[in-house]
Parts: sequence; C-alpha cells; structure tokens
Amino acid sequence: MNPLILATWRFGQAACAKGFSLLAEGLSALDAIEAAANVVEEDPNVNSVGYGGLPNAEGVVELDAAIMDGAQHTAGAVAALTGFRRPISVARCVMERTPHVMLVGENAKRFALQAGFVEEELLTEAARQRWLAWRSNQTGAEVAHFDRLSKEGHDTIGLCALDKNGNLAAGCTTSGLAWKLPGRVGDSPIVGSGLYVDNELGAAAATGDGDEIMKVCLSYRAVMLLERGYTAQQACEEALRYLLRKRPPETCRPYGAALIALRKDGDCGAAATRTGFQAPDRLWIWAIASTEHPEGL
Ligand code: SD4
Repeated sequence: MNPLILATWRFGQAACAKGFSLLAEGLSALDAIEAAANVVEEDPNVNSVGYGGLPNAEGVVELDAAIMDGAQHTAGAVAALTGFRRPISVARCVMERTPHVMLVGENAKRFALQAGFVEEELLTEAARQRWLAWRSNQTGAEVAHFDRLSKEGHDTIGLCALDKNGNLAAGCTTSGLAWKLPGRVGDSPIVGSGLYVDNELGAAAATGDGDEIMKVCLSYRAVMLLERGYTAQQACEEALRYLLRKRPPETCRPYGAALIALRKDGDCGAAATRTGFQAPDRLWIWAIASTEHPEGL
C-alpha cells in the first residue's frame, strides 16, 4: 500500500511534508497525523491553530483538537483547552491513557499537566494586537463577530492519512472561530463532525463553519457515502450538497465549509461550498503520495 496524507489549507503543505516523511519511514498513520498537526500547531504565523491562534472574545486562546485511529477504531479529543501548544498530542493522550474520548476546559488542562505537557501563554503579540483592534470596534452588547474564513485562508487543519499497512487515521486542530464566545466548541474535536475514520472505508476531515458542520455530522456523512461506492471526490461533493440543502446559505452566516476525504484504496477528494477555501484556480488542499503535488489538488 502506498502511503498518502492530505490536509486542508495552504499551510497543510508543511504538515503533509512532515507526515509523509514519517509514513515513508514506515510509521503509522496515527503517528503521521500527530506529527503533521504539530508542525502547524507550533507555527506562530498560522493564526488559526495552536500557538499564535486568534483568541476568543475575552482574549484567551481556546483550542479544540481531535485524533482518530482507524486501526483500533478509537478517538481522543480536547475542547476549549487553554495553555498548550500541541492540543492534538493531548487529545492522543486522552485516547491512549483514559477510557474516555473527550476532556474539556479546566479539566482538560489538569489532565494535560498530569500527562507532562508544559503550560505556556499561547497568545502572541500579533494575535493580541488583532484582538485589541477587534475589541476596540465592538459596541456594548455585540457578541462574537467572526472574521475568520476570509480569503486569507487561515483555518483549521484537517488531516487524513493512509499508512503502508493500509491503516487510516485523521486529525483536526484549531483555535476555532476568532472572537468566539468563551466556551464555544466547534466541529473540530467532535467525532463525526470535524473528522471521521472507518478503517474499512476511508477517512474525512472538515473545515469551515463548525456551528453548521456539526448540524449534519459532515465527516461521518462523507465516509458513509464511501460505503455506498462513491469516489472520495463524489463523497465530499455530495456531503456538502446535503449541508447546503439542510442549511441553505441564505439562512446561515456566509462562511461555508470544506471537506477532504481519503478512501481506503488511496483515492482522494476535496470540495468546498464556496470559493475562499480556494486559491484562484484550485482548492487549498495538499496531498502527498509517492510524488509531491506542490500546487495542491
Ligand atoms: C470551527 N471548524 O471551530 C472550525 C473553524 C474552521 O474554517 O475550520 N474554520 O468552527
């Protein structure tokens, strides 16, 4: 089986390069996903993931992350976690060291400390300045105004990987929507919404408006379409058509959603409900298989 890894957004390229180098050495899809996600989590210039992420409405960086292992059909997640650069690694510890799937907020932090992670300030000066600028424009009762999902292309990283043994894994890690209400959790750490893996079928991961993605269990739906014989591309497109039917854009915030999917046999696909998840001529989705695709898919 040829290993393969794919990710959302332009910054997914560096993640894929790291993940693929591990897959090529024979490491598992699970290890590749974690290491690939860590690359973006550590990058202060990515203002939507990990260290350097934009904060919530009160200026606190709250992170959501999940990892799913197809080989064992198991998952781990953290939500509204503060103070740790690599939330996907904390999520993996939840999966491997507890009988649970998700830990949240202060108790997720307590768990991370007990697991040996080092607490740090995640709000960079650049992110703080953007938050201050946003806050100075707010008037009294106005609640979270989200400016994410602009054409900047700074967003959640979703990843799917296939290793040489044919096992699949997926991951998602994000600081969520900028200026969100404290405690708001998006789709990214929710199994079935932000990510899903069925080792016999394939894997999917989502990015976009988590408050809409969660209403249709988008990643689960894409994987279930693989079961019906859809290609990965068809599965992404059909799952997003379902989202658009249930939640017509005129009734929602105009942010939309995008999906990546990877079938068990290596077939891969990506689709979005609108432009803005795209460079002018292609989706900002990166895949690395036996050959690199430096221009994205
Ligand atoms: C969220 N889905 O927290 C994430 C944000 C994102 O593209 O992916 N935006 O809702």
